[in-house]
Amino acid sequence: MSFRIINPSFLIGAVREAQFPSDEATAEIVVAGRSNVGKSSLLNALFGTRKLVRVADRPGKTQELNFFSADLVNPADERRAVRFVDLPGYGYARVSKDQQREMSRRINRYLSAGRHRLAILLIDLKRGPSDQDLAAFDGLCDVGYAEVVITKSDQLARNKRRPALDALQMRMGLARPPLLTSSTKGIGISALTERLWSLTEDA
Ligand SMILES: Nc1nc2c(ncn2[C@@H]2O[C@H](COP(=O)(O)OP(=O)(O)OP(=O)(O)O)[C@@H](O)[C@H]2O)c(=O)[nH]1
Ligand SMILES: [Mg+2]
Repeated sequence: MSFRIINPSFLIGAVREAQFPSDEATAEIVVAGRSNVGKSSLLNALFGTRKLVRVADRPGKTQELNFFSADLVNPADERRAVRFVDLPGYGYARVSKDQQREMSRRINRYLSAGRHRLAILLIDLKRGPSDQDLAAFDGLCDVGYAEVVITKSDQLARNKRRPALDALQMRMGLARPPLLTSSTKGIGISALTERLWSLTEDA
Protein backbone atom coordinates (compact mmCIF):
# COMPACT_ATOMS: atom_id res chain seq x y z
CA MET A 1 0.00 0.00 0.00
CA SER A 2 1.14 3.56 -0.64
CA PHE A 3 0.57 6.88 1.07
CA ARG A 4 -3.07 7.85 0.95
CA ILE A 5 -5.81 10.00 2.46
CA ILE A 6 -8.94 8.48 3.96
CA ASN A 7 -12.10 9.63 5.74
CA PRO A 8 -12.28 13.10 4.20
CA SER A 9 -15.10 15.08 5.73
CA PHE A 10 -16.36 18.64 5.37
CA LEU A 11 -16.28 20.49 8.70
CA ILE A 12 -17.43 24.05 8.09
CA GLY A 13 -17.45 26.92 5.63
CA ALA A 14 -16.26 29.68 7.92
CA VAL A 15 -16.60 33.40 7.37
CA ARG A 16 -15.33 34.52 10.77
CA GLU A 17 -12.74 33.44 13.25
CA ALA A 18 -15.17 32.20 15.89
CA GLN A 19 -16.20 29.49 13.42
CA PHE A 20 -12.70 28.09 12.90
CA PRO A 21 -12.36 24.56 14.35
CA SER A 22 -10.92 24.83 17.84
CA ASP A 23 -8.99 21.56 18.03
CA GLU A 24 -5.46 22.92 17.81
CA ALA A 25 -3.63 19.62 18.23
CA THR A 26 -4.43 18.58 14.68
CA ALA A 27 -2.01 19.73 11.97
CA GLU A 28 -3.68 22.17 9.61
CA ILE A 29 -2.70 22.36 5.96
CA VAL A 30 -3.90 25.47 4.18
CA VAL A 31 -4.30 25.45 0.40
CA ALA A 32 -3.73 28.89 -1.11
CA GLY A 33 -3.44 30.39 -4.58
CA ARG A 34 -4.94 32.53 -7.27
CA SER A 35 -8.58 32.08 -8.13
CA ASN A 36 -9.02 29.25 -10.65
CA VAL A 37 -5.55 27.76 -10.02
CA GLY A 38 -7.16 24.47 -8.98
CA LYS A 39 -7.22 24.49 -5.15
CA SER A 40 -10.60 22.81 -4.76
CA SER A 41 -9.86 20.32 -7.55
CA LEU A 42 -6.56 19.34 -5.95
CA LEU A 43 -8.29 18.70 -2.63
CA ASN A 44 -10.85 16.49 -4.35
CA ALA A 45 -7.99 14.61 -6.05
CA LEU A 46 -6.16 14.16 -2.75
CA PHE A 47 -9.38 13.00 -1.09
CA GLY A 48 -10.24 10.67 -3.95
CA THR A 49 -13.64 12.32 -4.22
CA ARG A 50 -15.32 14.25 -6.97
CA LYS A 51 -17.81 16.28 -5.06
CA LEU A 52 -16.64 16.90 -1.51
CA VAL A 53 -15.07 20.21 -2.46
CA ARG A 54 -17.04 22.49 -4.74
CA VAL A 55 -15.20 23.24 -7.97
CA ALA A 56 -15.68 26.40 -9.98
CA ASP A 57 -17.64 26.53 -13.17
CA ARG A 58 -16.49 30.12 -12.97
CA PRO A 59 -13.58 31.61 -11.00
CA GLY A 60 -14.28 33.09 -7.60
CA LYS A 61 -16.38 30.12 -6.57
CA THR A 62 -14.88 29.54 -3.14
CA GLN A 63 -15.65 32.49 -0.89
CA GLU A 64 -15.68 30.95 2.57
CA LEU A 65 -12.77 29.28 4.32
CA ASN A 66 -13.71 25.64 3.93
CA PHE A 67 -12.32 23.28 6.56
CA PHE A 68 -12.03 19.51 6.01
CA SER A 69 -10.82 16.78 8.31
CA ALA A 70 -9.08 13.67 6.98
CA ASP A 71 -6.53 11.01 7.90
CA LEU A 72 -3.16 10.63 6.24
CA VAL A 73 -2.11 6.98 6.04
CA ASN A 74 1.43 5.72 5.37
CA PRO A 75 2.43 2.38 3.80
CA ALA A 76 2.78 0.83 7.28
CA ASP A 77 -0.90 1.73 7.77
CA GLU A 78 -0.19 4.33 10.45
CA ARG A 79 -2.75 7.12 10.54
CA ARG A 80 -2.40 10.78 11.25
CA ALA A 81 -5.39 13.11 11.59
CA VAL A 82 -5.02 16.36 9.65
CA ARG A 83 -7.21 19.27 8.66
CA PHE A 84 -7.25 21.04 5.30
CA VAL A 85 -8.36 24.59 4.64
CA ASP A 86 -9.51 25.53 1.14
CA LEU A 87 -9.00 29.30 0.93
CA PRO A 88 -10.82 31.68 -1.39
CA GLY A 89 -8.61 32.51 -4.36
CA TYR A 90 -7.10 35.94 -4.84
CA GLY A 91 -6.72 37.98 -7.98
CA TYR A 92 -9.97 37.41 -9.78
CA ALA A 93 -10.84 40.74 -11.36
CA ARG A 94 -14.46 39.98 -12.16
CA VAL A 95 -15.80 39.74 -8.63
CA SER A 96 -16.73 43.15 -7.27
CA LYS A 97 -14.17 45.27 -5.41
CA ASP A 98 -16.24 44.95 -2.24
CA GLN A 99 -16.28 41.20 -2.55
CA GLN A 100 -12.53 41.07 -3.23
CA ARG A 101 -11.90 43.17 -0.15
CA GLU A 102 -14.09 40.93 1.96
CA MET A 103 -12.28 37.83 0.65
CA SER A 104 -8.83 39.27 1.42
CA ARG A 105 -10.10 40.21 4.86
CA ARG A 106 -11.12 36.61 5.41
CA ILE A 107 -7.77 35.27 4.22
CA ASN A 108 -5.85 37.76 6.38
CA ARG A 109 -7.97 37.01 9.41
CA TYR A 110 -7.10 33.35 9.00
CA LEU A 111 -3.38 34.06 8.60
CA SER A 112 -3.23 36.47 11.52
CA ALA A 113 -5.11 34.04 13.78
CA GLY A 114 -1.70 32.39 14.08
CA ARG A 115 -2.98 28.85 13.62
CA HIS A 116 -1.40 27.66 10.43
CA ARG A 117 1.96 25.99 10.40
CA LEU A 118 1.83 24.59 6.94
CA ALA A 119 0.66 26.00 3.62
CA ILE A 120 0.77 24.76 0.08
CA LEU A 121 0.74 27.55 -2.45
CA LEU A 122 -0.52 26.46 -5.84
CA ILE A 123 0.87 27.84 -9.10
CA ASP A 124 -0.50 27.03 -12.55
CA LEU A 125 2.41 25.63 -14.60
CA LYS A 126 1.39 27.27 -17.85
CA ARG A 127 0.79 30.71 -16.35
CA GLY A 128 3.71 30.77 -13.94
CA PRO A 129 3.83 32.96 -10.83
CA SER A 130 2.21 36.41 -10.87
CA ASP A 131 3.38 39.28 -8.67
CA GLN A 132 0.45 38.45 -6.41
CA ASP A 133 1.66 34.84 -6.15
CA LEU A 134 5.12 36.05 -5.16
CA ALA A 135 3.60 38.36 -2.53
CA ALA A 136 1.40 35.52 -1.24
CA PHE A 137 4.45 33.25 -1.00
CA ASP A 138 6.29 35.88 1.08
CA GLY A 139 3.24 36.38 3.28
CA LEU A 140 2.80 32.65 3.90
CA CYS A 141 6.52 32.15 4.62
CA ASP A 142 6.31 34.95 7.19
CA VAL A 143 3.73 33.10 9.26
CA GLY A 144 4.67 29.45 8.72
CA TYR A 145 6.10 26.95 6.28
CA ALA A 146 4.97 27.26 2.66
CA GLU A 147 5.52 24.68 -0.05
CA VAL A 148 4.94 25.53 -3.70
CA VAL A 149 2.96 22.93 -5.66
CA ILE A 150 2.34 23.13 -9.41
CA THR A 151 -1.15 22.53 -10.84
CA LYS A 152 -2.61 21.75 -14.27
CA SER A 153 0.61 20.21 -15.58
CA ASP A 154 -1.52 18.34 -18.14
CA GLN A 155 -2.06 21.63 -19.96
CA LEU A 156 1.55 21.75 -21.12
CA ALA A 157 3.10 19.25 -23.53
CA ARG A 158 5.44 16.85 -21.77
CA ASN A 159 8.59 18.33 -23.28
CA LYS A 160 7.63 21.83 -22.12
CA ARG A 161 7.05 20.90 -18.49
CA ARG A 162 10.69 20.69 -17.42
CA PRO A 163 11.69 24.11 -18.84
CA ALA A 164 8.58 25.74 -17.34
CA LEU A 165 9.35 24.16 -13.99
CA ASP A 166 12.99 25.31 -14.11
CA ALA A 167 11.95 28.89 -14.93
CA LEU A 168 9.42 28.87 -12.10
CA GLN A 169 11.94 27.50 -9.61
CA MET A 170 14.39 30.27 -10.55
CA ARG A 171 11.78 33.02 -10.43
CA MET A 172 10.55 31.97 -6.99
CA GLY A 173 14.03 31.27 -5.64
CA LEU A 174 13.16 27.73 -4.56
CA ALA A 175 15.88 25.40 -3.28
CA ARG A 176 14.43 22.46 -5.19
CA PRO A 177 11.94 21.91 -7.98
CA PRO A 178 8.32 22.00 -6.78
CA LEU A 179 6.00 19.02 -7.11
CA LEU A 180 4.14 18.78 -10.38
CA THR A 181 0.46 17.80 -10.22
CA SER A 182 -2.60 17.46 -12.39
CA SER A 183 -5.89 16.87 -10.65
CA THR A 184 -7.62 15.84 -13.86
CA LYS A 185 -4.92 13.31 -14.84
CA GLY A 186 -4.02 12.23 -11.33
CA ILE A 187 -0.39 13.27 -11.81
CA GLY A 188 1.66 13.83 -8.63
CA ILE A 189 -1.21 13.16 -6.25
CA SER A 190 0.43 10.28 -4.38
CA ALA A 191 3.77 12.11 -4.35
CA LEU A 192 2.03 15.09 -2.77
CA THR A 193 0.31 12.84 -0.22
CA GLU A 194 3.70 11.42 0.74
CA ARG A 195 5.11 14.94 1.00
CA LEU A 196 2.24 15.97 3.29
CA TRP A 197 3.02 12.99 5.50
CA SER A 198 6.61 14.12 5.97
CA LEU A 199 5.67 17.79 6.37
CA THR A 200 3.24 16.95 9.19
CA GLU A 201 5.76 14.59 10.84
CA ASP A 202 6.67 16.93 13.64
CA ALA A 203 3.69 19.27 13.49
N1 LIG B 1 -6.76 20.84 -17.23
C1 LIG B 1 -6.90 20.93 -15.92
N2 LIG B 1 -7.88 21.68 -15.40
C2 LIG B 1 -7.99 21.77 -14.05
C3 LIG B 1 -7.09 21.07 -13.18
N3 LIG B 1 -7.44 21.37 -11.90
C4 LIG B 1 -8.50 22.21 -11.98
N4 LIG B 1 -8.85 22.46 -13.27
C5 LIG B 1 -9.96 23.30 -13.73
O1 LIG B 1 -9.71 24.64 -13.34
C6 LIG B 1 -10.93 25.29 -12.94
C7 LIG B 1 -10.80 25.86 -11.54
O2 LIG B 1 -10.63 24.82 -10.62
P1 LIG B 1 -10.96 25.01 -9.06
O3 LIG B 1 -10.47 23.77 -8.40
O4 LIG B 1 -12.36 25.40 -8.85
O5 LIG B 1 -10.00 26.26 -8.73
P2 LIG B 1 -9.91 27.08 -7.36
O6 LIG B 1 -8.48 27.44 -7.19
O7 LIG B 1 -10.53 26.31 -6.23
O8 LIG B 1 -10.75 28.39 -7.71
P3 LIG B 1 -11.46 29.44 -6.69
O9 LIG B 1 -12.35 28.66 -5.80
O10 LIG B 1 -12.15 30.38 -7.60
O11 LIG B 1 -10.35 30.12 -5.93
C8 LIG B 1 -12.03 24.25 -13.07
O12 LIG B 1 -12.67 24.43 -14.29
C9 LIG B 1 -11.26 22.93 -13.03
O13 LIG B 1 -11.94 21.90 -13.70
C10 LIG B 1 -6.06 20.26 -13.77
O14 LIG B 1 -5.24 19.61 -13.12
N5 LIG B 1 -6.02 20.23 -15.13
MG1 LIG C 1 -12.07 26.79 -4.95
